[in-house]
Amino acid sequence: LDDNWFTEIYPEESIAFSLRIKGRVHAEQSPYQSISIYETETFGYLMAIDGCVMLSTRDNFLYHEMMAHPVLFTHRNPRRVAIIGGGDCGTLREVLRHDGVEEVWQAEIDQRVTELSEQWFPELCEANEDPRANFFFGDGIKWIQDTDPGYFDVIIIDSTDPVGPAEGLFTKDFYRDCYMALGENGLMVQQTESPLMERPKSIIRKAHEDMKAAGYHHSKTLVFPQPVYPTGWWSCTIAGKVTPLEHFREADAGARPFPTRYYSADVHRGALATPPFLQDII
Ligand code: AG3
Repeated sequence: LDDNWFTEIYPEESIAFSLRIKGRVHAEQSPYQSISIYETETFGYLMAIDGCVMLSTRDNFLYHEMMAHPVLFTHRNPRRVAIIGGGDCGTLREVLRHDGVEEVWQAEIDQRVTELSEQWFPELCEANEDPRANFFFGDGIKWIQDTDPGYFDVIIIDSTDPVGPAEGLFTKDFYRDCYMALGENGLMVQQTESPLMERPKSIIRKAHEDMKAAGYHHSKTLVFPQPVYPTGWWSCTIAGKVTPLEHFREADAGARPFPTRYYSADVHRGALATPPFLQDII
């Protein structure tokens, strides 16, 4: 492939994913990572961090809706929500669609991710002026440790792969810090990579082990398509203190007063079914 293609290579798996591009429209080295924006032929704009695809205009709704709505429709009454990472603001937009949510904090380490998203993915940032939205730019691990105990109802961990800056977000100690920052019915959800790749399999298993060790009684992995990520198939893992994760607010999800393109009560119910190969991993 020549310069007209963006390619992300996953060396451990001998797989590559490519999109034909019109060109690279931006590239910079932030204090934390290298960030590039491409204009693609068929997927709109694409953001890559350290060579890894973060999102595209065309298919980010799959990931962002599944990071926000299942966990928010599982909690009985989510009012205060924290997002760790999530700098592109796509998850934030979905969270703000819930009328009952009174306060959302987004703790992103790299302010440049948010600034570039405002420029190249303005539709994801359309709710950023919402008075309920609050932004903290800095280390999310320290930030959650400094949060008043029991303050949040839901914590969403929307991070990069578990290498470099995000590594500390895939640990028992961090899950425990989140546990302390959550109220008694608190729920946490984390993006947990592809269920099909070899290393992520152990990431998913470890996430369940570490979540249980951190005190959560329930944990559940939901899978969904995400074409621009390695293998095209992705997962999030929800952990709950008391709420059984199978019992979501189905009627509210079915009657949601806002538009979604992937999430529905039926899709939520379907995503709760764990395929046998995934059950074996967990
Ligand atoms: N969230 C997950 C990124 C991981 C993709 N991995 C990869 N391309 N190797 C990104 C942030 C979206 N809000």
